[in-house]
Formats: sequence, structure tokens, C-alpha cells
Amino acid sequence: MVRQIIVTLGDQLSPDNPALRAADPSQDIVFMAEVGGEATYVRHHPQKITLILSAMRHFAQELRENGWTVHYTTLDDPENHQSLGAEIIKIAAQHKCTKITLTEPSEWRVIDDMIALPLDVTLLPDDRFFASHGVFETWAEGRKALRMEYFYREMRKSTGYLMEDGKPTGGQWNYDHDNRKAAPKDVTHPGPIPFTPDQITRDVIALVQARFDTHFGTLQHFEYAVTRADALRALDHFIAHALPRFGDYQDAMLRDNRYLYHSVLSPYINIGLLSPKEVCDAAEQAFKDGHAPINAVEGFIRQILGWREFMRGIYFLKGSDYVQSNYLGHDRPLPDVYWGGDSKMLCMTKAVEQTRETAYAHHIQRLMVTGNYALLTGVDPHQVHEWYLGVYADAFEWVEAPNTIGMSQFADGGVVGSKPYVSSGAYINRMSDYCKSCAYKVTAKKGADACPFNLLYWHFLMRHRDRFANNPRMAQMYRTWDRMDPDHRATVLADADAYLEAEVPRADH
Ligand code: FAD
Ligand code: DLZ
Ligand code: SF4
Repeated sequence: MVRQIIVTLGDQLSPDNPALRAADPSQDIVFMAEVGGEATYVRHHPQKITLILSAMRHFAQELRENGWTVHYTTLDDPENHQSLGAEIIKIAAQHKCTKITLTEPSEWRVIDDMIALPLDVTLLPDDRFFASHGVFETWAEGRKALRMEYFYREMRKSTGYLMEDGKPTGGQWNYDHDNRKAAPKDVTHPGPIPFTPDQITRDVIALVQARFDTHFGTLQHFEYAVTRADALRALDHFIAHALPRFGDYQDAMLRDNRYLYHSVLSPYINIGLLSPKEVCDAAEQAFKDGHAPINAVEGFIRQILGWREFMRGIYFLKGSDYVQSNYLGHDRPLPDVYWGGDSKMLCMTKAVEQTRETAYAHHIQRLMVTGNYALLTGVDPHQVHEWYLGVYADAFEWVEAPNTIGMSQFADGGVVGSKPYVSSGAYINRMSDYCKSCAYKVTAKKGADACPFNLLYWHFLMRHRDRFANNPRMAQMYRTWDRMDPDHRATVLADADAYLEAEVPRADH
């Protein structure tokens, strides 16, 4: 007789996830299911689907080895209903057990589906984060603006990371001004460990190739870790080889180096193979051992303890409608370049190419290349959101949506950021080596060969002048524009209009 069914979702693969902790292997069974519905509600990248399904299979194997009874539905099971809810109902009926327990799903869509099940469902708070919903809500209450930096300081105080006698180590909360070095000539770090697929992963690759080969993304070189043991190796490798220079080159981009000093740990943290705490502990230890400098370690810990926790807090605070936000009223369709269509823009082509081949791009590529271009061209933010949610191995709505809708597209009207992240080509040129080999000229401000970012930047600022001219962080840009020669300004705006109509036409054109 089964006492309860412990549902374990594809991003809950932590041995200590709360539902497993609350269970008893002698009376309860674990239920896991590979379902087509989760791979297609947005068309996920084949490498992302492979990562999750292979990690699920390995996790189920480990649970069995540790004495659990696991009911596991594979994707190609002919009886598979291909939806989580329908599979749970089927298994509950088979075992004549109505009691279902799971760790709170990370996404509103799945929470709603689970609560709606005609069963006795218990959701346990997901304590694999530093801040509970309650901690974030209490911090946010009564504040006019929610700014990551202030939340982060509270998290530093409550966790004690990089704190000495109640003060931040080194005297500063934030060492970001040291973390904006231009791209280095030679990168000494070879990038993340390329893990060789084992038989389980090879089976999943074949399955995914057979079923999802129309999804954007290749599967030729699948190199992600799919077990906790390998994810721990990836963490050790990052700490040993990349962390010391992580800070310096955090914002840099190189056309022939996809990773620079980034960790590529987000997929593992987000599906539960690594805990954010053990990752931050390892980084702090590297500082204490004198292995990595403060700007690197503080910068890295801030991404996880600050940004990652802040984004989750915003997602749950703002509710399920947040992903529909469109403050700027942008309505152009996502252009083909995002799906690998031809483009003369080298930065876009390179960012999309590596996304297709690895399901990974680092933060500045997402924010200042693909995100910047979508924002400047006025693409419908929901389409942008669905693209990011589908194409990255680490993309789960709770973290992807505040980054895309909020930080990148300013579609939430300033909940996440105090101003839009927009830039002309000059920023990309300063931080990368893309422009040297681009068909466009980054120094040209107008005309057919002008870098599109240069035209679109001003077009964006003028389209939204009413909204941003009084923003203290943007007023200077409007003053610069107003000082320019009127004929020059008219040509820039006309060239931008022509570019938009040719490259990013509205759907009704
Ligand atoms: P590193 O640069 O090595 O950073 C270390 C860790 O910090 C990451 O592994 C991640 O866990 C955390 N982190 C860094 N920046 C952020 C951030 N802004 N928000 C939350 N966590 C952060 N991150 C996701 O995990 N999933 C997403 O779906 C996602 N979508 C994004 C969409 C857009 C438009 C943008 C601009 C950013 C998005 N990010 C997302 C944030 C960030 O780009 C990725 O976390 C990072 O690129 C992952 O690569 P990495 O592990 O090499 O990160
Ligand atoms: C993303 C994903 C995919 C592609 N497939 C599955 C799956 O087959 N089974 C599963 O349990 N989870 C999968 N996931 C992860 C879920 O979509 C994830 O749990 C939700 O996005 C967050 O609640
Ligand atoms: Fe990108 Fe413009 Fe540089 Fe070309 S010139 S790589 S389009 S920023």
C-alpha cells in the first residue's frame, strides 16, 4: 500500500529537495515523467530537452540505488499521456493513492496545473534558495522601488558571505567598477569541461533527435553534465581555472571564444544538480585561500546571491500576468535572425550561432546583443520572452522572465531596472572584437553601412522621449541628441525607419 506519491519534476533533481526529505522510502513512491508537453509548450532547444531528460534518468537511477521505489515514465512509453497532470492522475489511480506531495514548482503554469489536480496535493516550500517568498515579500513591502543592490546587501548580512564584523569584506559592497575590462587578447581558460555522453545520454539524444528535430538548435556536440557528480566537477573546474579572472572580463565578448571566464553553471543550479549555497561557499573559500581576488569573488557571489534570488523574488511577487507586460507597447515580430536567418550583423550572427550550437550565451551577449537589438527594434516582448525561454539550457520562467521582460526589454516599466539597457554599437565595439570583422561600420553614424545599433539607439530614445527624457540616468543622452545638427538627426531617424521597415517589418506589412 503506497502512502503518498512524491512527484519530482525535471528541475527538482536535488537529493535533498523538500518533498524527498518529507518522504519515507519504505512507504512512499517517487514519480517522475518525461512528457512531450513540457518540451513543446515553448519549443525548447534539443540540448535543453536532452539535459533535462538525461539528468532525470540519472537521478531516478541514483534514487533507486538509494532504496527508493521510482515510477518513471519515459517519453516513448506508448501509454504516456505526454502531460504531467494526466500522468500523475494515471499513476495515482494505478496505486489507488490520492495523496500527492511535491516541492513547489518553480513556474506559475505548473503550480496552477498541480493545484487543479483532482487529488489531495501538498506543495512544500522550495527551500533550495537563500530567500523564501516571505523574506522577499517582507523586504519589498512599502518600498517605492525594488533595487537588486539593496536586496543583495540584506542577503550578504543575513548569510554572512564576504562579511567581517558586520561590514563588507574589503570595505565595499560592490566591486563592479573593476569588472568592465575590454576583451583580452588571449584567454587562458579553455572553457567548461566537455562531458562525453554515456549510454543513457546517447539514448536520450536519439529520442530527442527523432521527436524534436524541428526545434531550433543542434545536438551534434552535447557536452553538458547530467549527474551531480559531474556538475561538481564542473564547479571545481570553474573555481580552479576561471574564477580568478571572472570579474575582470565579466562583460567582455569574443567572436572565437564562447565562454571566456564564465562558469556555465546555471543549468546545473537551476535543475538542482548543484545548490546555490555550495557554489557560493566554494567561491568564498577560493577568496579566503587567496586563490581569487575580491572583485572576482564578490562579482560572482552577487550574481547568485543577488541577481538570481532577486529575480525569483520579483517573479513570485508580480504574479502570473508579469510575462504579459508590455510597457513600451512594442509589437514587431521577432525577426528571422533569431532563428539563424541571414544577417550582416556579426555580433547577432555569432550570438545566435552559439545559442544554436550550445544552448548557451553569456549574460552580456543576452543583454547587450540579442536583448538590446530586440528592444531597440521594438519587438513584442512576449515573443522575445518565448525565444529566451526556449533556446537556453538554463531557461526556466521564474528566472528567464524577470531577466527578459524586466531587465532586458523594460516591458515591466522599471520593476527590475531603473532604466532600459540600450546601447549604440560603441558599447559592443568596446567590449568585444566583433565589429572588426563586421560588414557594418561601427564608426558610421548614418547611411547604408552604419551599424544598425547606432541608428536604432537614437530612434528608440526618440520614440520613447516622453517616457525617458526626465529619467535622471538618461537625461544626458537627450541633451547630446538635442545638440546635434538638425539635418544629421533627421537623416539618422530616416535611416533607422528604413532599416526597420526592411529588416524588422510589422506583421501587417
Ligand atoms: P556566470 O556569468 O558564470 O554567472 C554565475 C551565476 O550567476 C550563473 O550561473 C547564474 O546562476 C547567476 N546569474 C548571473 N546573472 C544572473 C541573472 N541576471 N539572473 C539570475 N541569475 C544570474 N539566467 C538563467 O539562469 N536562466 C535564464 O533563463 C536566463 N535568461 C536570461 C535572459 C536574458 C534576456 C538575460 C539578459 C539574462 C538571462 N539570464 C538567465 C541571466 C544570465 O545571463 C545567466 O544566468 C548566465 O548567462 C548563465 O551563464 P553562466 O552560468 O556562465 O553565468
Ligand atoms: C523543461 C522540462 C522539459 C523539457 N521536460 C520535462 C519533463 O519531461 N518532465 C518534467 O518533469 N519536467 C520537464 N521540464 C521541466 C519542467 O518544465 C519544469 O519543472 C517547469 O518548467 C517548472 O515548474
Ligand atoms: Fe554588431 Fe554593429 Fe559591431 Fe556589426 S558593427 S558587430 S552590427 S555592433
